[in-house]
Amino acid sequence: MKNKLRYIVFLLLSAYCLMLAVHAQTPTVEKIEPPNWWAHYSVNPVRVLVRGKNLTGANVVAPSNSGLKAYNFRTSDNGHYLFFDVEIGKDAKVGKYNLQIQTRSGNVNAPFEISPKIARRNRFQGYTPDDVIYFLMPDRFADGDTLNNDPAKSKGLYDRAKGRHYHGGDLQGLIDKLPYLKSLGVTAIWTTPVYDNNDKVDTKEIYPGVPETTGYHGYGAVDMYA
Ligand SMILES: [Ca+2]
Ligand SMILES: [Ca+2]
Repeated sequence: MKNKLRYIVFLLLSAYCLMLAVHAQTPTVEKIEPPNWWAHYSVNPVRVLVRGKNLTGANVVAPSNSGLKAYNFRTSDNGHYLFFDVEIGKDAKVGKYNLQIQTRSGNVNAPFEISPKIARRNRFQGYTPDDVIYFLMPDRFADGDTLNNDPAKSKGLYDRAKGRHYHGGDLQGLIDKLPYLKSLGVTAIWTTPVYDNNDKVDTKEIYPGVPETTGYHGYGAVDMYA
C-alpha cells in the first residue's frame, strides 16, 4: 500500500513537472513591428518582426477571411525574434486581425491591422534644388510645451545644466517658430529623428569629462512605432 502511494505521488509529480516544462516553452509575443500596414500600398509584402519568447520554428497563419498571407518565416537562434512577410491581397478589407503564431509547444496571437489607404494629395511633397532646407535638432531648437520635458518613464534625463541631457525642445516649439523660419526664407525642414529613444542614461557613448549622455539627438531610437 505504501509503495502504491509512493508510485501515485511520483506519477503526479512527473505530470506536474511535464506541465511546467511545456508551459515554459509556450510562445509569447511582446511586440510586433510594424503593427499595421496599408491596403493597396506600393510596398507589398511587408516584412514583419515579432519580438517575444519561445518563437523557434514558428509558422504564422493569417485568418482565412483577412486577405492576408504570411510566409518566409525565420527565427533567431534564441527564439526571441521571428521575421516573416505579410502579403496584403487586393481584396483585403481594412480592419484588425490576429495572426496566429504556431510552434510545437503552442500557439499565440499577434495583432495586425490593415489601415485604409492614405490619399497623397496635400499630404506628401518632395523637395527640389530650389528649396532652402533648415536642419534642426528638436530637443535643442525650441521648447513649446514644458509639461513634456521630464516624462515619468525617463525621469532625470532632462537636465539643462548638463550638456548631453535633454533640454526640453519639442515639435510644438518647432510649430511655434514656423513664422520665424519662413521669415528666413526656409522652405523645408530636416529634423533629427523623432522616434522614442532609450529611457536610460547612455554610459557607452561618452566624451572626455562627460560620463553620461542621453538620446537627446534622436539617434538612439528604441521604438519606431511608439
Ligand atoms: Ca518640452
Ligand atoms: Ca524614451
